[in-house]
Amino acid sequence: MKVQVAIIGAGPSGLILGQLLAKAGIDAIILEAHTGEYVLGRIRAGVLEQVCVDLLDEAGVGARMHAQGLPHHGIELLVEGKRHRIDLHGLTGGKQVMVYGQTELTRDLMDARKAAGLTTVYEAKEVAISGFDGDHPTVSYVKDGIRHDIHCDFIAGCDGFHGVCRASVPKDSIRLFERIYPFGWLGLLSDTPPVCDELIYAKHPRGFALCSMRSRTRSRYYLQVPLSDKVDDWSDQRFWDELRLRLDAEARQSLVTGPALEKSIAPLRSFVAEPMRFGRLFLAGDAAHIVPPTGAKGLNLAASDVRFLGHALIEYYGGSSHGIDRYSERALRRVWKAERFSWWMTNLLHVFPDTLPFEQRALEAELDYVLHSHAGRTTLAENYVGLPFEE
Ligand code: RFL
Ligand code: PHB
Repeated sequence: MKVQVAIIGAGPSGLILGQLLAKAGIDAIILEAHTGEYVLGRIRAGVLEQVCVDLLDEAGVGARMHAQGLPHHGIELLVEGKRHRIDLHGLTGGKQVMVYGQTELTRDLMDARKAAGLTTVYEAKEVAISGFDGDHPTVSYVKDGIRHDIHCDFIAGCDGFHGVCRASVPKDSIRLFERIYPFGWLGLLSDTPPVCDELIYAKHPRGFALCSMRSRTRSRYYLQVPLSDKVDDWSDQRFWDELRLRLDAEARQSLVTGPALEKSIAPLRSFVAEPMRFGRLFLAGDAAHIVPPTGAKGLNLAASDVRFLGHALIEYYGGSSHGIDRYSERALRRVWKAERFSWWMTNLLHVFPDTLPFEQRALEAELDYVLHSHAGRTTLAENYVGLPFEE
């Protein structure tokens, strides 16, 4: 089989790229290791930057998001029992974010792909890539016990942190940067109304907590927990009791609890692989970088990578290789800014087991500055809504 672009992974980055290429008439196939239901069952991101919303419109899949997503103009930081509103809209000249679950976005992309008759091979096993350092890359996979080979012009590695693409690059061609945090986030999804109209990021001596949502009737909450904790250690009741302890009196009062629809623990990590292009292989999204979820940047970065990559490939088939030659540099410039922001938000709002007294006071002063200085709040707001694209 021959296609122009072979995309590995049907997460948000692979699916958005597939949509952008299809709209431009470029022939692409997506290979996904799991079933569509499995991909949809992973509860992950919930906050989209304006540039991500714009990209989904460009890809032609924004209708349901605009109808059902919740535009947010601010977030609340809860520090020492007191709420501080960050007016995202006012501080950024009218920008906002959209609360719309990754699951819904993925479903919209899958539906659009199906409606257009585009090929996604689910449960593609033993995916292997080769020849990307030359002119004739090949992707092979096994489906229902039969091995298939795909000959293509380019491979897009959209296969997440544990994927095969980054792992196929020779060790001496890639540089990895990593920070592992000494805690995780325990997430709980419930069919209960959100505790507040806006997201609450809470710093508390017992650990960080986040009150988020998926809709007006569905909430998503997170608690900072030690890495040694297991989901089974946390009954629903224990989760709600601990969340209450980390909130303010008003939120404690209005919190509506209910049975968990999903509960999981995610470790926190910062990670970047450089470069993001190896000959005819491009990495995009979590395959190339991971951020701790505190800044809500992971999915947004995946979208911004494939915006650069999609436009670059369209340019290539239009006769110019300028975009693909600059892909890695352009993408990494934006990636590192989001990495910095996510690392900074994580340091500012979590309890670290080994913080020295001097660092502790310096962090408290920094948070005080962020909350009470116009410049500090503006910096947070500008990064949270998403930095503009530098072309
Ligand atoms: P994905 O979503 O991991 O998709 C990769 C896909 O590749 C498949 N795959 C393979 N397919 C074929 N062959 C192989 N060998 C393969 N190996 C893997 C996988 O099955 C999978 O379907 O990566 P992608 O597309 O780059 O998207 C990245 C985002 O999913 C991720 O960055 C976000 O979910 C991160 N994230 C958040 N991002 C935000 O922007 N805002 C948020 O509010 C936010 N909250 C979160 C998050 C991630 C979380 N977890 C659990 C990691 C909250 C959490 C709890
Ligand atoms: C979420 O709703 O899952 C969510 C929201 C904001 C974050 C992280 C996760 O910073």
